[in-house]
Amino acid sequence: MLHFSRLTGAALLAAALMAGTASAQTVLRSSDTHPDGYPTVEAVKYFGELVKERTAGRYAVELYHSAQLGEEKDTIEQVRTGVIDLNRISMAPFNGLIPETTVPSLPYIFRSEDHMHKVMDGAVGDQVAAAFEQVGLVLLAFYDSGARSFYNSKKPINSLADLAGMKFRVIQSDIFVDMVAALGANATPMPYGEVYSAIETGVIDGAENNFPSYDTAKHAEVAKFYSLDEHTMVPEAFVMAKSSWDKLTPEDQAIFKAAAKESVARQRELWTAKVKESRAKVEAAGSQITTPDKQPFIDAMGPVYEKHVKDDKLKAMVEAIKAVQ
Ligand code: GTR
Repeated sequence: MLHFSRLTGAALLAAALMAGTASAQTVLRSSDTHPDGYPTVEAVKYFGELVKERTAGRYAVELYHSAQLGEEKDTIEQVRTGVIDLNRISMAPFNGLIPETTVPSLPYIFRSEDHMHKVMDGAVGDQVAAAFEQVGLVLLAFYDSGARSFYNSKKPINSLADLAGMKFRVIQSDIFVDMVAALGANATPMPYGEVYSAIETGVIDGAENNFPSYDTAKHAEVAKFYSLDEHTMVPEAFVMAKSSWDKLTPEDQAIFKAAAKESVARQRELWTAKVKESRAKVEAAGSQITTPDKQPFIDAMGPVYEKHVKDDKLKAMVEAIKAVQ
């Protein structure tokens, strides 16, 4: 008995392992800014279940939703340095780091959701995915984020002229700042978690996002006027730290890739349902939706393309996207 009590926990575990009665599990931490139940959160959970099942429990995913690990920009650093293993994050905050991510983030680059899917599932998507390696990340999946539109606390936006001089929070990307300027309004980049109170206190007039974010972040409570101008369709990125990825055997890497691919189909289904649900919910709660003519918005984007699509590589990507039918 005396001898047994001297064994440390680690020694007990080692003994159990040798006896084959327990197996070690690597727990991978994953971040998401959205609350539990959001389509991206549920898709990563699904990915985790598949990985756990297919590795016989050697790997598990622990999901930290609701920005528990920090705002998106901070979590980029955490996953690049391997402090966290996984991260689900919009592609836009990567724009300053990975030039290839700027192209799918450009305003009105996609003609429709279907066009966006074809592009991200095809050669351009592969090119963007490969570029993540430059910054120590492995792109596991692109998820849907629908279209982003402006909303505000002041007035309905029926035309481009109505945006003049208004102040909007944007995601932390220069493309977004320049896009808002090209539309005649003012942009303030700030973390997602600060938007609600910034609108409530009048620091900004509004922000821009898809229906599920507008709804679940409760921005609809403080900004009732939503205008369906659908200026961007930035895909979401689900990434893994290269340092964590390199620890996997090639067989496990294949399991992770396949699970990520399957989670995309799941996320797209959940996404379509959530857009409908959120739109109905905010409308029932009094949000007023207007549909301005998009053409003047599209026509105003020239300077954004001129500034952000400079080199031949990015120009070729834009052309390749346009050519996808
Ligand atoms: C959402 C996106 C989040 C976050 C947020 C934002 O649509 O899913 O990852 O980027 O927008 O505006 O900060």
